[in-house]
Amino acid sequence: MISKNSTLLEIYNRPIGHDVLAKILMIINVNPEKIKSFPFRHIKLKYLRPFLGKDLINSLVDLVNIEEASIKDTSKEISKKWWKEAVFYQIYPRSFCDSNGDGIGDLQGIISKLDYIKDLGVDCIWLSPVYDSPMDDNGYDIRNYRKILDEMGTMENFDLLLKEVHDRGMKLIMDLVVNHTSDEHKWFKKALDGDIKYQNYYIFADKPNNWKSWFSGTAWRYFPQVGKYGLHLFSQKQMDLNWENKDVRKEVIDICKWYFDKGVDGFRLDVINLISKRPGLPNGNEKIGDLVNFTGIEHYFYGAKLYQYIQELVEEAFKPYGAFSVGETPGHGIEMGRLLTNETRNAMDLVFSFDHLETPGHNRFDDYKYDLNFLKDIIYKFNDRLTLGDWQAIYLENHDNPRMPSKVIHNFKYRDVLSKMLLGLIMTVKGTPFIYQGQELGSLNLDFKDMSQIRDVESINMYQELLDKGISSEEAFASILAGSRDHARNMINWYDNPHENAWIDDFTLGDGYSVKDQIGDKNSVLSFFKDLNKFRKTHIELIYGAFNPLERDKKDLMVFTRGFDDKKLLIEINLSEKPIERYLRNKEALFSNYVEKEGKLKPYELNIYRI
Ligand code: ISL
Ligand code: CA
Repeated sequence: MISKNSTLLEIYNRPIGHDVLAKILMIINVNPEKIKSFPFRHIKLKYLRPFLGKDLINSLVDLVNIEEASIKDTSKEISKKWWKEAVFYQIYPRSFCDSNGDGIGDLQGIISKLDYIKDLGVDCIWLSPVYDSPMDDNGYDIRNYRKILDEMGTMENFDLLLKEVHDRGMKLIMDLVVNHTSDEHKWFKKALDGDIKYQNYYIFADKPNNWKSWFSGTAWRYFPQVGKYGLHLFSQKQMDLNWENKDVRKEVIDICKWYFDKGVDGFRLDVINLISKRPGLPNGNEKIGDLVNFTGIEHYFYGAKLYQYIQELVEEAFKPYGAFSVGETPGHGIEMGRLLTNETRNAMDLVFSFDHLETPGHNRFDDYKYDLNFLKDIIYKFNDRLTLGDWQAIYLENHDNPRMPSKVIHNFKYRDVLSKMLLGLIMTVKGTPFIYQGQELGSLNLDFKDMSQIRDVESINMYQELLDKGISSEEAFASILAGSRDHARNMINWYDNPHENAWIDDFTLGDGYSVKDQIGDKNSVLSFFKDLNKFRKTHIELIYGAFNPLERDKKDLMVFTRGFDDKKLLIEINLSEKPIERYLRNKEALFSNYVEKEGKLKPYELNIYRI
C-alpha cells in the first residue's frame, strides 16, 4: 500500500499513480520521466506537504491505493477481434442529414445516406444519442431510454436504420448515457414526488459540497419539493445516478439488453469513469480544482467501485450478447485505460483517453496552435506501455472538440494536405480509428460572429459565468470561441444548398468542400479517405502489425514501421509546414497525400512505403 512515506517513484510505479502524476506534470509542462531521475525519485510524498497540503496528500494516497498493482499481462499474441480491424464512423444525428426540412438531422436522413457511409469503407457507425430528451445537452440528457426523440423519428425508423446498416454489412453502436439522466426522466420525477425508491436512484444531499459542474457553477441544484440538493456533474438538467444502488445498475443492464435484443452491436459509454463517487461526498481539494478546473474530480474520476460496476455491467449485459463496449473516460491516462480494458480484466473492450487532445499547458478553450510533435510523443508513449493484451481507440475529433486541422493551423493554404495527413496518421498507427462526421471532408472550425450563433450548453454556461464575473460580452465570447463544441456540430454539407432553418447556422455553404464537390474529385479529402480505407483493409500490417517508432527525437518528423510476419510498411510524416529532409529517398511510395514528390518532404506530407 502507498502511504505518505512513499516516494514519488513508488507512486509513479502504480497504475493510478502513474497517470495522476503524469497528468499533473503534463499540465505544468514538466516531463513525467523526470520522476525516475535524482532527486525526484527519492522524494517522499510527505515532504511535499508544505506545497500540496495534508488533504491533497491523503486524497492522492487514497486514489492510488484503489488499484494495487499494474497488470501483469503475459499475452503471447494479439487476439483477433472485429473491432480491432474496424474503422468506426461517429454520427452526430442532429447535424448529419435532415430528411423533412425542419433543419434538424433525423433517422430517415441517416438511412438516406447509408450508401455514402458504406462507400467510405467504414465498418461500424457510432450513433450519438437519439433517445427522447428535452435536448438541454443535445440528447446527452435522456428522458426515456426506450423512446426515440420525436424530432429524430420513431422506434420503427430506428429499427429500419439498424436493419439497413446490417444489410450493408456494417455494425451500429449507440451512445449510452448512464452517469446521469434528464431531470425530466420519470425516475427523477417520482423522486421529486417523494418516492423514496427513486430518490435513491439519484444523489441527494442536505447541503452541497464544493464540487463544480463541468458546465460551470456548482454541481448541486436545490429541490424545494424534497428540501434537498441534487448532484449534477454536468448541466442542471442532467442529474447524476446513484450507482451504489443495485436497482440502478439493474436498470442499466436491462436497457442494454433491450437494445442488444434488437441487434444493436454495442455501446459507447458516456463519461463512464465518473459513476463511482467517494462515499460521504467529501469536499474537493481547491488546488486540484484550480489545476484541472473541476473541483471535486479526485473523488469521482476513478472511484473505488468503478472497476466493479463496469465489470458487472459487461458481465451481465454485454458478454452474453458478445456486444462491443468503448468507454469515454475523461481524465484517464494510459494505465487507467489498461485497468479498464486489458483482456485479463474482463471489462470494456476500449476506452477514449483525452490525454492527446491538447498540447501540454493548454486547455480546449485556449486559442493556440496544437503541436503535432506532442501527438507523436504521446502516441509513442502509449505504444511503449501497451502489451499484446491491450488495444486502443485512436481519434482526433468528435462532437465535443473543435476540428483538428483548425487547431493545428490558422491559415488554410494547407487545409487539404493537413486533413489528409491527419486521417492518414490515425489510420496507420496501431489501434482502432474513430472518424467523426465531416472529418472525411476536411471540415474546419466555424466562423461564429457572436453568442447568438452558439447553441452548446457548455459554452453558454461558461459565457454567462464570465459575464457574472463582470467580464465584457466581447471578451466572454472570445474566451469560449476557440473551444466551443459547436465547431463540430454544423450540418454536413451534402450539396451546397442552404439547410432551411437549420438548428445551427450554416457555415459550410460555398466553401467548395461539400460532398457533391468532393465525391467526383479524385484529389479531394473525401476520395483520399476512401482510398486510404481500401489500402488499410488490404494491408494487415496496418491492423495487427507491430508498431515500431523510428527517429523518436527528430522534431517535425514522424517515422514508424508496421510489421506483420515478413511484411513491413514504413510511414513517414512531415508534422510541420516547413519542408524537411526525407527519411527515405528515391523510393516509390505506395500511398501518399501528395502527387509529385521531389526534394524535401513537403508541408504535412505523408507517405507509406513497402520496405
Ligand atoms: O471535454 C469536456 C470537458 O471539458 C466536455 O466537452 C465533455 O462534457 C466531456 O468530455 C464529457 O462528454 C460527454 O458527456 C457530456 C456530454 O455533454 C458530451 O457531449 C459527452 O461526449 C455529458 O453527458
Ligand atoms: Ca429533420
